[in-house]
Amino acid sequence: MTTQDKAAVGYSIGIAAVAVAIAFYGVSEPPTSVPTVPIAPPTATVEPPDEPEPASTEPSEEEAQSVMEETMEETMEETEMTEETMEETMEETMEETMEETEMTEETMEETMEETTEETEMTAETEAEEPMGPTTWEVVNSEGTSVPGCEEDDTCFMPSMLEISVGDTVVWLNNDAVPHTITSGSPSTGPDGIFDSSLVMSGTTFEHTFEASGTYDYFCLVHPWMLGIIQVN
Ligand SMILES: [Cu+2]
Repeated sequence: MTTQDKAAVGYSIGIAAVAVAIAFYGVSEPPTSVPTVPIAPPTATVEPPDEPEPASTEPSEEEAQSVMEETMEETMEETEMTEETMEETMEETMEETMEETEMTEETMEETMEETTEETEMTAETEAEEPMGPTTWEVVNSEGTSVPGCEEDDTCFMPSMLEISVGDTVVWLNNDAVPHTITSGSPSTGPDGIFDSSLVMSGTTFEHTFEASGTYDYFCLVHPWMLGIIQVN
């Protein structure tokens, strides 16, 4: 029995092996061509979908990002434009303010200069007054030895002179004949304040006035010759 059983088992195994072999070849042969095709496409179709999906997702993100970036850029540009405009406006305002300030400074400088000039003028004017005693000149006109100069008040030139206390008056005899410079008047006579006595042609007589007042004078030789010194 044991041998038969072994033979049976071996036979059955052989059949099984054949069956398996048949089954294998029978299945493997046809499927080999089928699976090869399907597998490739699926792999190709699966991969593309994977790529497109993320690709489609990524683009959207990229688009969103690009849109964001564009928006940001536009916003930045607008902001920059605004900043530039503000800077320009600020600069223009600053420049205008600076110009106005400069104008004001120039005006102030001009005013200062004018004021300084005026002050200097005033100082000079004031400086002239307190310069101390001044010497004035009065001329005996030619031809005064003959009446006529009294008609237009030209016997002494000038016939009326205003001076300050302490000033000196110098009379120059520019005539051909001697004359006198005598304080007083022809009607009342000499008052004794000053008297030159005869002043020869081409010579002078001077008197310093130490007190204020009105001093009339005349020529003793030619009583029509009149003059006044007003001392302030
Ligand atoms: Cu005279």
